[in-house]
Amino acid sequence: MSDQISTLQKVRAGYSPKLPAALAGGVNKVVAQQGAPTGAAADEALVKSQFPHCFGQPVVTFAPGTADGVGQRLNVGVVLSGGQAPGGHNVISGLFDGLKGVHPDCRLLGFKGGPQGLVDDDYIDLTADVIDAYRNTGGFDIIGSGRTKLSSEKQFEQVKETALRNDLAAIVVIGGDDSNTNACLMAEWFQKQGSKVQVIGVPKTIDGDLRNEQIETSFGFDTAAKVYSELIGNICRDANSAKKYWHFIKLMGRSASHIALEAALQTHPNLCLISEEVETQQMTLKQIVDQVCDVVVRRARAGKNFGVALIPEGLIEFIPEMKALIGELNEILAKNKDYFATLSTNDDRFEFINRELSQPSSHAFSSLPTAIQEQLMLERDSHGNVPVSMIKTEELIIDLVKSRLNRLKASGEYSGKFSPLSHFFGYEGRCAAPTNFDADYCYSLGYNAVALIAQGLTGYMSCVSGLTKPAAEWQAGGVPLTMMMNIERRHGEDVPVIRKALVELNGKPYSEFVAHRHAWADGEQYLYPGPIQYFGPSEVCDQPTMTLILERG
Ligand code: FBP
Repeated sequence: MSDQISTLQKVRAGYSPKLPAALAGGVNKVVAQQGAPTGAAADEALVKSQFPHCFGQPVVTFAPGTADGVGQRLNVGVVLSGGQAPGGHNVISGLFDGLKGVHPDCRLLGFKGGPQGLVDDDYIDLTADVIDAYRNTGGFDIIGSGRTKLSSEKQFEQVKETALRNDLAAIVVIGGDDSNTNACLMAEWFQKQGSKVQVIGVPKTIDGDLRNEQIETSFGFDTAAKVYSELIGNICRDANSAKKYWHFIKLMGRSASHIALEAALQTHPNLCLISEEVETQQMTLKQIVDQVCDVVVRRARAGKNFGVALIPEGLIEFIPEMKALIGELNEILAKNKDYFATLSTNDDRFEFINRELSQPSSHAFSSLPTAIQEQLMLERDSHGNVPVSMIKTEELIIDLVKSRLNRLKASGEYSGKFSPLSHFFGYEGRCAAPTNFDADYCYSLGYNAVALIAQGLTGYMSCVSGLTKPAAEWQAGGVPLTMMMNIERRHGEDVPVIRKALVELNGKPYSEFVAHRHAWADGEQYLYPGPIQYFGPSEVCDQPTMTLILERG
C-alpha cells in the first residue's frame, strides 16, 4: 500500500464501525440459540445427497451473554473470492478484532489471490499494523482476490495440507454465490474426512443477488449502487442541461437487475430495462428495441431529443432467444474447450459454432453484429459464467434503436434527432470506500464469523439482519449454506449451487418502479443523489438502499 493517503482516508481510518448488541460485548460472551432443522431452496433430496454432513443444520441466532474469561487460541485463514466489493477490508478487520477478543494470541492468515492462495499455502500474517492500514477502505488489495474454483479432490487435499501446516481451526471465505457454494463443498469435504477444520462464508457481491429470507443483502451492493447513482444523477443533469444526447448506461450486476433497479429508484431515469421482466414477458430483442424506440419517439414529439436509459449488464442472458443461444454456447464451449482453443480465426470459430448450434440458435447468433458474436464466445469463468461485463449490450441496443428510428423516419413516423452516447458503470463502483452502512455491516459480518467459529459451527454463512434498524439492533447469527441451494446446470452438468436471487416482479422495489416509470419516461423527474457522504446528518450518511428500505423497512 502506498505510504501516501488522501485526507479522507486519513480521517476515515478513525471511523469505528458499529456492531449489533449481541456482538458488542465480544465473541466470548455470545450465547447461541438454535432453530429447527433446515431444508434447501429447491431440489432438497439432491442437495441432501451431495451434502450428507452439512445438510439440515439449524439456523443459529446470537444473543448477548455475561460469560467472562478468555477463549481458545485459534488460527483462522481468510480468503477474498471473486469480484471486488466495497467493505471487504472491514470484514477482515472485523475478523481480526473478533479473534483478538477471543484470545490475544489468535492469528489471522490472509491467503493471497483468492482460493488459489489456500491451495498454494500463500499467505500473509494479518497483524495489527497491516489491518490498521486498511480499516474502512475500499478494495481487496490487502490480500487480493481470485476466481479459482475449488472442487477437485486434489485441490481439497492441498487445502487440507495448508490447514494442517498452519494449524488452522477455520477458513473464512468472503465471496458471492459461487464462492460460497465452494465454501460449502469444502466444509462437507472436511467433515467427510473427519477433519475439524471449519468453513464459514461471508455474503459478498455488488450484484445484490446473494440474498434470501435470512440474508437481507450482500455487502458492497449499498456502496456500489450509490456510486453508480451519483454518476447517473450527474448524467441526468447533463442530459437535461445540454438537451441533445440520449445516454445509454449499462450497469454491472451480472445476472440480476438489482443494481439497475436500485439506481432507477435513486435517480428516476427515462428508461430502465429490467432483465427479469424481459424474461417473464418472453420479450424478444425486437420488442425491447421497440419499447425503447417508443419512449425516444414520444419524447422527440414533445421536442425532447434527449434522455437517460439504464441497461442491466445481464440483459442479454434474459432475452429468451439469447438465453437459449447462450445455454447452447456454454455446453458447446465446455465440451469442446481444447478443440475450440486451436481455432485461430474468427471465421473458423463462427463456422464451428454455427455447425453445432440448433437451427433457431444459429439464426439468433447470425443476426448479431460480429463484435457481439465474438463477445459471446469469450471464455467462461471457472464457474461457467459468461463474462457479461465484456458484452457491449448498450452498444447493441443503440445500434438496433438507430436502425429502427431510421425506418420510422423513412415512413414519416419520427422526425427527431437521435444522438446516443454509451457508458458502462461497473469497475467504478466495486472498490469505492464503503459507505457507513457497508463499513458497519462488513465489520459486523467479520466479527460475527468469529462467533460462528467459536461456536464450533461449519458450513454456515455469517448472517447479520434487521438492517434497516440502527446497527445496535441488528440480529447476528448464522445460516446453513445448504439451505440456500438448488440444482443448476453448469459447464454441461447438473450441480448444487446457491440460488441467485433475481429481482422479484411481485416485490416492492419493482412495484415502486412500475408505479412511476411512465411519468419518468416522459418527464424530467430526475433525482440527483450526489456523492456518498461519510460525515454529517444521519439521513444523508446512514441510509440503506431503497431496495432494502422498500423490502424490509
Ligand atoms: P462476484 O459475483 O464475484 O461478486 O462478481 C461481481 C462482478 O462485479 C459482476 O457484477 C461482473 O459481471 C463480474 O464481477 C466481472 O468480473 P471480472 O472482475 O472478472 O471482470
